[in-house]
Amino acid sequence: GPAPEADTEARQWLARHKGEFGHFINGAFVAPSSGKTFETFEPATGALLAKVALGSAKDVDDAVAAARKAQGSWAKLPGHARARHLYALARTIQRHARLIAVVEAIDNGKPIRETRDIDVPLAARHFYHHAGWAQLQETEFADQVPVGVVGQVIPWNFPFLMLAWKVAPALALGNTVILKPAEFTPLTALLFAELAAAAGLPAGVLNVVTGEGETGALIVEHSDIDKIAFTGSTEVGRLIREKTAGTGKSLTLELGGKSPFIVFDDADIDGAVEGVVDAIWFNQGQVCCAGSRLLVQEGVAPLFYERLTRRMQSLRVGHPLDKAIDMAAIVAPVQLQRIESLVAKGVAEGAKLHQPKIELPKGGSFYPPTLLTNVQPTSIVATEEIFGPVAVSMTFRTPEEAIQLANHSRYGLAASVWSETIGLALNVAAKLAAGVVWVNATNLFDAAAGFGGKRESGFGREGGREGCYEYLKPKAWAGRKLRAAP
Ligand code: TXE
Repeated sequence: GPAPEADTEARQWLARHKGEFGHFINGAFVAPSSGKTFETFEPATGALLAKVALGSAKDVDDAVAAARKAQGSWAKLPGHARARHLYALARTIQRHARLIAVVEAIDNGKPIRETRDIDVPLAARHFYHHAGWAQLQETEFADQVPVGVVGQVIPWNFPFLMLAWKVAPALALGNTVILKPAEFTPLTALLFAELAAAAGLPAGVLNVVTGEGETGALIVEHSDIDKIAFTGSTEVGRLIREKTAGTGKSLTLELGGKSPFIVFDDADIDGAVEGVVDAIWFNQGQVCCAGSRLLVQEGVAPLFYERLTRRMQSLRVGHPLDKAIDMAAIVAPVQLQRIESLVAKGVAEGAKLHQPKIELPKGGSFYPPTLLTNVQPTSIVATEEIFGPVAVSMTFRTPEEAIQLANHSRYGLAASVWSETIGLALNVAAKLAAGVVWVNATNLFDAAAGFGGKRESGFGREGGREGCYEYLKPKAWAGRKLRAAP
């Protein structure tokens, strides 16, 4: 079980706030204007973690006003001065890495090993990377100006990492932010806002307004916001695109996926099996680019499924703070029910269910690692994003058939190809409809590489130079008969 002392600092932080959080606006916590709150729970136990402010129109107005007021002077800072702030944010993440990792694990339900080794270090890396772009702004983006005030709405699957992906480039390039974390996981955003202020970030540059979908909609529809950046479901993304269509707002959307994971006969089988573990059981499969459609070439399929089901048997599902486990809790009961109902539909449609005989912890939202084989390409489980630890598998004969199956999707976020014949792997990779393709690898992220999708997975990129352009607007300058200033 979890070491009881492991989360002392996190519990102290919650206690310091008396288990109740306001919004973070203009450099300080403020109570919700309506007095209304919502509750965030610990997915692993169902216990109440904290009460959090429910953002009203007035709260969003206040946050936008603070961001607007701060934006002029923030954008006027020379790039190197903004870079200094981003370096300070990166360092503050590293200094408080353990606290952030624990709060994230208990609020989201994901394993501490993941928050400690992946979410938090990658978030710090994102701030370091974008500090570099801030520093180069005048030379690299001379004909560009900041977009202005940005509304960012993020999901619950990587609450802290998605914050970093959104906040780091926005701030680096002279924008100010109103961030709304997801209602299941508001805590690390509030913690970060507090840490950022303590690290000297000027008031109003980063505002966190908490709430449910309605608060997100208020941000999306606010008339003094210049850009919306959203990561979440395709349904809500579609709604946001409609809502912003008649306005001058810029928009980037990072939405769902149903990414193919293609295993050829000549793949390194053990490597590919570990790849599947990472592709679909990492973060309980609640990953937008999860390799959720497992396509296996017929020749290797029996051996591959045998090794994979054996590997599933050794996965351990447990409490998020237990460092010895591989998988922890699903974010909320409603998501658990969604997974259960989709798997039941898959079985009803004729898929074969493989689940290891392992014991799940009691009391929280847990689901075992799951594999569905004999899946029809047009069935619900093969086309809908399950967003849980469920790999659905089909077999194929030829590379052409693999490409056809892989591209048979309304999504196009990521893809993974496994073959020891590099020519085959690269040829197939080139033909896949996806924003990112991994070869003999999966779920690799780098702050310097633009991440994003095509088709219904959205548009826009996060990370690298491409990601910077999402927070800038070109501006042409021209003049005639210019005289020197007197
Ligand atoms: O997402 P929502 P949900 C997928 C995944 C999952 C499903 C449902 O398949 O099972 O979506 O998850 C805010 N205007 N993904 O319902 O609702 C909301 O408060 C503005 C994939 O939790 O899209 C939260 O902050 N904002 C995905 C954020 O949108 C609104 C990650 C995301 O919540 C809003 C999450 C509105 N009308 C879910 N309604 C990925 N691509 O990684 C809600 N929100």
